Amino acid sequence: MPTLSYTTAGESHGPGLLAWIDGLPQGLELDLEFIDNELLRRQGGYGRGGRQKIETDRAEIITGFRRGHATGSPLVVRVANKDDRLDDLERTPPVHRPRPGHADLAGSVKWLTTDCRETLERASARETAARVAAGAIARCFLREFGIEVFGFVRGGMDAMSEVSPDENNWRELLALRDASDVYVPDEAVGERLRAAIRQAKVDKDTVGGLVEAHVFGCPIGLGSCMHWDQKLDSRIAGAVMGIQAFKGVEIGMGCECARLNGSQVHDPIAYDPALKGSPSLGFVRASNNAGGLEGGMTNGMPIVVKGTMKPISTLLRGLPSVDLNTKSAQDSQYERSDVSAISAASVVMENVVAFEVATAFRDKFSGDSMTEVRAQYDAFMKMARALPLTDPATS
Ligand code: EPS
Repeated sequence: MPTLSYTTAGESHGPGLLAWIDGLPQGLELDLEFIDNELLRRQGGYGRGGRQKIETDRAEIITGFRRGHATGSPLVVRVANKDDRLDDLERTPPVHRPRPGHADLAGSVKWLTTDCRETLERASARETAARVAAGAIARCFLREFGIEVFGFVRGGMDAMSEVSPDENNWRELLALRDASDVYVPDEAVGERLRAAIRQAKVDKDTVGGLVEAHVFGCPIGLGSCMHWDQKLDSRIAGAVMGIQAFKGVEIGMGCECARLNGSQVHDPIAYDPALKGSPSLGFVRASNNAGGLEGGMTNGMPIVVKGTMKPISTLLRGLPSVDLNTKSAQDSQYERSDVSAISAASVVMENVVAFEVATAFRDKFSGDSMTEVRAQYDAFMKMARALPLTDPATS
């Protein structure tokens, strides 16, 4: 079992969402303003539906927290739903005409019912509020070790930005992202994506897109090459594919490497003594096609993750479907939804990626308290910087 883990509970129109986190070290200070701001960003973005006008998502930590810090016991965080109406059959009626693309059809058959309601309530992307809360808590931990995560929308439809974030420019790009209501750090592309979403709304259609997360400051050696489920890229891929509506995940150059030779793909290694004090220990690369991960382990370069979100499955114009009771051809049922949630998806992805990085960090530096974790981290970095530890001629 990983040293740090979380699970969630809750329905879209129930009383709220919960995230239960195990393995936070005692003494970890939590920045509640930062966590709430991530929840606020998740609610935002051009193209979202009416629900976000109802909700004001806030992280209410109900266990495992005392006087501003984690106590080391299980930490449960709750995000309340104002639109709480699960038992109200008039406002939350049965759904008999499944929406193609959603969990509706598979879930109703799986649970032997012709009402998709209970499936969709749990499958809803509203659950990502709990995952963002958990990820933002994990980021409070990562920040203690200088690890930062930057997520953004690269684009959607035919509007794709060419920005390339690195250690030096990402804070500027973050400011551009925060100035954009589609979370694209590139004004011209953002304008085109907004226009595509606006048009989709007119057409009663929906838009997906491509989101990215970059993680800066990881020490070398998080993750493992020993077992497939300990590889950090494997865990990140699982976490990203677990986000509602995600259909693709790539690390670094990703699928593009199928078209190129090895000499064009692999990132040559160089050494710069001036950077010996940095988390990369001075090992530098002119390119980062590997996306910071080799053999399932961090290599000192930024982790780069790309995720593809399909267009939202609920279309105002409906899609051909079948009534589950009569089996007659009917258009799919409409449930209030978004035209595009790509901006929110970028916030969700950066936070679920952060949680996996924090888990790999805890696997390597596993102390019970922050004091102990910090001591382990410092001791490892000191030894890694001092390599070789023994005389290479005799060892
Ligand atoms: C969402 C809340 C939901 C949807 C959307 C995301 O609220 P409601 O169903 O009450 O409008 O807006 O959910 C989906 C797109 C989905 O697939 O279920 C949220 O808080 O992110």
